[in-house]
Amino acid sequence: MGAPSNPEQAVKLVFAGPVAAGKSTAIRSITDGEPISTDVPVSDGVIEGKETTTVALDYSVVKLGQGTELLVYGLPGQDHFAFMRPIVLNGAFGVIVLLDGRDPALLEHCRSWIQVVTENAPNAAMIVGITHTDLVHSFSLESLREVARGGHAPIPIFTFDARKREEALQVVRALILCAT
Ligand SMILES: Nc1nc2c(ncn2[C@@H]2O[C@H](COP(=O)(O)OP(=O)(O)OP(=O)(O)O)[C@@H](O)[C@H]2O)c(=O)[nH]1
Ligand SMILES: [Mg+2]
Repeated sequence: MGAPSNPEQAVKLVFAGPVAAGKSTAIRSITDGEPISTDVPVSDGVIEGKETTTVALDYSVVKLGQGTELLVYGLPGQDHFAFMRPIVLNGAFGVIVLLDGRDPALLEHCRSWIQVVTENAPNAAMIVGITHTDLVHSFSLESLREVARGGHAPIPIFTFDARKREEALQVVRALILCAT
């Protein structure tokens, strides 16, 4: 990771979504070297199964080839840090709303995060990425599709594993294709 070679031509992408969806993990997967991270240890039991949480943002420069350089940001999922949302989303070219496929509040989170993005980055292309589908027995996209259709242009939905570099890169490429 390093500074962008030409900041004016770099494309700003943001990973948004609730706690533990995999935003920091996805950014780590697509970054050569280490992203800038503001993760801190979580107090025992506060977020089940999770050791760290983002308190400000993740940041990384990712080179996709063919001269495409991405400035990639990750938001904190906790509502406590909601003040970071307009700051980080401002001027975004594209946003990936990440959701955990196991989350009982999946549809609610999908709806509310789409709204956060629409309010703070109205011109950004958006896609929804669903993680953790390896841990659910059956996963239906139907209800999600309805949420991702409601009141705005349809939003593409992908399932992927944020821990896997190639899968995470595919989602980023899909977003760029949607945006161009
Ligand atoms: N089994 C499985 N684990 C996953 C998948 N994607 C991400 N994870 C794990 O889920 C956890 C996600 O943690 P983070 O990346 O810190 O989540 P975050 O969205 O940045 O959360 P906050 O910063 O707290 O908002 C990590 O332990 C990942 O290894 C997946 O598709 N399957
Ligand atoms: Mg994080």
